Amino acid sequence: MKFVRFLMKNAALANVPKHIDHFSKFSPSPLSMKQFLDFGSTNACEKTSFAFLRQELPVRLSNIMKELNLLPDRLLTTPSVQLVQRWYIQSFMEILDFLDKSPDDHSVLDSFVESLETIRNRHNDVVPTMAQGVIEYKDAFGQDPVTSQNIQYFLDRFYMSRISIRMLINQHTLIFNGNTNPAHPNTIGCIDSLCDVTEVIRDAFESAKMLCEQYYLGAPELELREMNCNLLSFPFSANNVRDPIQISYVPSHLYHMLFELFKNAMRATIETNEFSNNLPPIRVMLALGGEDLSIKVMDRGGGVPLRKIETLFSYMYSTAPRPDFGDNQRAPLAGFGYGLPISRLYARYFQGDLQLYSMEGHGTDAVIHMKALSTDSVERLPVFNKTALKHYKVNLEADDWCVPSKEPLDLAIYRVAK
Ligand code: W6P
Repeated sequence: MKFVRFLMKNAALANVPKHIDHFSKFSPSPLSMKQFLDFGSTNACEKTSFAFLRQELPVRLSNIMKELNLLPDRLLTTPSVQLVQRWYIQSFMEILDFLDKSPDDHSVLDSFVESLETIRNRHNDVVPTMAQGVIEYKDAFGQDPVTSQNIQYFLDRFYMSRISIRMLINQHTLIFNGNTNPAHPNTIGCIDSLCDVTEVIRDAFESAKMLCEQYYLGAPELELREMNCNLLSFPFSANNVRDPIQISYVPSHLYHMLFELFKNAMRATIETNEFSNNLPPIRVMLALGGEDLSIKVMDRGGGVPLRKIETLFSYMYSTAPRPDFGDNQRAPLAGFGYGLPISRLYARYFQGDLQLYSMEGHGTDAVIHMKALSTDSVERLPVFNKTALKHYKVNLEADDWCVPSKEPLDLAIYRVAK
């Protein structure tokens, strides 16, 4: 019996490349915030969601599995990346199992929810495991700008794909797992149709502040200003209470981004004002326009030279083996791991962005831009095609910008003979 199962499992595995080829020929279908909300409102239909996901999840998985396969062999064959690849194959096969099942059978729908939960848990540690793969690669082969650029291209797409797949899984499992009392009446799955941005800012600030106080025995204060251009003539409602700035968004994504920015801003503020007895506050400006909602987090933490800004978002340069924090040592507030690049992906996921403007010698402004309208908030998804393929081909041609020479130019060779 064991042997039969072994044979069956290998037969299924042998067919995986064929199925990946098939599903990767489809482009992922980006959903808008409105479509996400519709899946969870009164006309919510578990059958429709099931039928959509059993096609869309294999499409998104196979599109990114194709790219995973194009990584340089020396990275692809590290034990960590191999492990991640096996997780993807396993999950891909588990979803394909539902292709020949009937959406009218309640037990099928229930086991689909269960399978999605299993898959989500299987992939919980993808980010640290891929980071381990990058460390293994760096230890063996060192780091160079070309590899760093290729890893950047791949991981940005890979993690964006992962964010989107987890979003689909979370929405389906939260809406259809049988518990029909969301924490908040405006929440549908993990989306809050009236996400109070100010509230998330204050929450994220308080959490970062607690960590900061534990680590540094002090923390800067928050100074928050808001501007709602949609109410310029009546910025206050009748009872003189400021109208909350609300959009349809995933509060956990926004919290993740702000928490990361606040930790960085606090660390910089404290470390550059170590010997001053009053810390400059972290100022936040929140502005809602007709198209964008933007949040600027300003610190006076001494800034970062322009040359180093890109490395703050680099997977390769920001991957260092996590130091072993002893009993008397605490993990530092910020600076280890993939906090900033992943935060930027969360912002870009719904067509926003996260940018840093720094003035070395003064401080840093970090800006999160989001779409104010739910009709503009559409998933931004990678697609595997010829253009993507080109990025993985080694480019042996010379760069089209000169490499500055370290040696001073010897003008003597140009001197005309007299
Ligand atoms: C810094 C470096 C940084 C990164 C992200 C956000 C704020 C800051 N401040 O000095």
